Amino acid sequence: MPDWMNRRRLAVAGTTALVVATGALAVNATTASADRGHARAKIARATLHSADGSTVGRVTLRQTRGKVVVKATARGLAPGFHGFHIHAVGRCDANAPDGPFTSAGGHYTGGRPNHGDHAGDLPSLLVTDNGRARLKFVTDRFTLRELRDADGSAVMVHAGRDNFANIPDRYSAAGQGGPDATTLATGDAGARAACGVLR
Ligand SMILES: [Cu+2]
Repeated sequence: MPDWMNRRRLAVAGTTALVVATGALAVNATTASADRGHARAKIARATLHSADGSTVGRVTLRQTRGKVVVKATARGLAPGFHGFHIHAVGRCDANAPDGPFTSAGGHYTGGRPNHGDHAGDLPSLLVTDNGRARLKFVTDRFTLRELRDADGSAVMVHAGRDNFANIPDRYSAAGQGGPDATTLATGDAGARAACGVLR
């Protein structure tokens, strides 16, 4: 074999080895980032801040098969029941023009029109006399993937109680029985006391 042919074969073999090595690195890197992405996909967290900026709680959402397990802890809140929801936008601006945390938009509805049925309606947070709350429950009304839409989502604690639009017909408003439009949108849970962007 002429010398030039040998050199060429070596060069080709060297190139192949380099390609294989680079390929292996690329595969490893892809696997590692996929693992991180997978872990991130299964857990979402929110830190709850009150309008004065202090941290008042934490919420963890863990995706399991067909369900999401939600855990919440809070402190420094007024004792009693508080409306607790996922809101449609992942923005918790305490100085929003329409009032603290109105930047988070309305409830995350998941396409269900009325409060009580909204995908983001959650069991109420019961704050004990020492200002603390702990809550754990399961919901099958959304997936973390759905909450991670283009504008994100936020967890909201309201100042007041949620009536879940459970307004019997005997309570008539403007001659019309049952819940009005505001109740059907909000549950009448009042001002927004604490907010956390889901991450
Ligand atoms: Cu709300």
